[in-house]
Amino acid sequence: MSLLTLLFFSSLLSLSNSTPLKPHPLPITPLPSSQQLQWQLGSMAMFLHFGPNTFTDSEWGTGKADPSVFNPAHLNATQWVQIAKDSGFSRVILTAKHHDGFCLWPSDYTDYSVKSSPWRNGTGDVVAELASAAAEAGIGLGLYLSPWDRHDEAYGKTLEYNEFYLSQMTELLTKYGEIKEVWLDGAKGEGEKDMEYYFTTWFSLIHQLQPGAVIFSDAGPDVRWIGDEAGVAGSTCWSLFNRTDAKIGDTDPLYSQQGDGFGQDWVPAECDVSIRPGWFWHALESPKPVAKLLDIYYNSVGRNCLFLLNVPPNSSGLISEQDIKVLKEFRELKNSIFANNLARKAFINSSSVRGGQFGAENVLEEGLDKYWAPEEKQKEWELYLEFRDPVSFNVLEVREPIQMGQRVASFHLEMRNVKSGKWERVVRGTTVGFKRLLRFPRCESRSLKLVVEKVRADPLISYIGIYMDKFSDSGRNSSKITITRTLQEELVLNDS
Ligand code: FUL
Repeated sequence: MSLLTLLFFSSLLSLSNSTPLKPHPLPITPLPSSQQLQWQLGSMAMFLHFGPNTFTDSEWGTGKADPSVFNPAHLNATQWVQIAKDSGFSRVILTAKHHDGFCLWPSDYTDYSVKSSPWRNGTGDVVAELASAAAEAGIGLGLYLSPWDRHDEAYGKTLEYNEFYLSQMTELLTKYGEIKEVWLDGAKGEGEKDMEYYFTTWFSLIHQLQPGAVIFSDAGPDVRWIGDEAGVAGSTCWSLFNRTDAKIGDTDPLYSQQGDGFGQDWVPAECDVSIRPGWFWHALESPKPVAKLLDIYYNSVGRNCLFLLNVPPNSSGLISEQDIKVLKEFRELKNSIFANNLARKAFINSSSVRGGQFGAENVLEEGLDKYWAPEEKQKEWELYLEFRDPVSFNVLEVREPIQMGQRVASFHLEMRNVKSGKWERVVRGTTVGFKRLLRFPRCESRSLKLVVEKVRADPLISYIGIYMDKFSDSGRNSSKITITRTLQEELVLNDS
């Protein structure tokens, strides 16, 4: 028998001998769509508020500003995209039209646009320049098309305005390549003309024209507003939600912030906040300090949401140096905390395992497809981490494989006291979802235990991280005590 034939028969033999894998547990609905999964994996997006307001020092333009004010001498969308990419943002979202009605692309349905401005002698197209820079850099593009339009005369006439709005939407979704997100703002000024937006039609058309896009609004359908403009999610934050319980333009902030553990729809939340006090650039405003951005990261990405940070280009058409500096510090700070997962040094075990490929060691591998699954019908679900030497830490990260549904309703971390040998509770949290980060005062131990308390279905855990965040360290020897109010509140909440 030749060597080749021998190899062939032995591989057949090993195939027939291998034990079939234990199947995955049943996912628990509602489940994310592939677009929602991709959106969530992106973690952070950069918002770009830009338009006549940038030049007139306003936030809500009246719609009467002369198009001649729009003249950014050095506009460079490649700079915007490069900064977004270098700072770890997965997509950029531009205000193609804000409430003032001015279009950053040469729309065929109005003259109130870049084509009536002196910029590039009226031949420019900001959306096109951004689309090509984003495609070149390989990051996603999202567009904001404000429903509230303070310029166009059709506003207030329901049929006429819906036709106008959808024609503009069609331009944006057919001329600029792949669009990853359509951002529908719910704002409308007091005493504005009353009219109806045909949301159902809008959503259908958007999905038809850009099947890969998620639609953001106060109530989804794909991504919901978090309910505040501070970038802070509820310390309980479900991706589960009832779309019918939320009304665009009139939401209950608590429902938006927390989601709904009994919700029938998968509508995860996006936390929008500006790096500066305003959404648009103003010469006299400065960016938030890096400590604030880190807090927002913990309270958005660390609470199962996407962090949408607005970094407004200035009147020369560039992102300001001050903002670039803070973004660089933010990236370095995040890396310094999260690049070193101390859990990787631990020996991992669990209270039970569903079967071969679902072992506890999976929680040290990035990616959703490998996870720890306990044996069915258990009353206790625990993961154990044993270290050779004691470790100091003040951050816990837990992730669920959300393609299988969101399951964990509450959990806590315990550690064995180095001196007394007794188990002590470190921190308690409610929901997990895609990613949960909890900060607490610095601890030291050799043995840790993650205890899942309440679930919607057998818990599945895809990742565990244990970190030392020196920047937020409240330990005795630290000079930088930056435990913030939100964190204090969380600690109180978790203790109760
Ligand atoms: C709000 C708008 O009114 C602001 O101008 C900004 O665009 C923000 C993101 O949404 O509702």
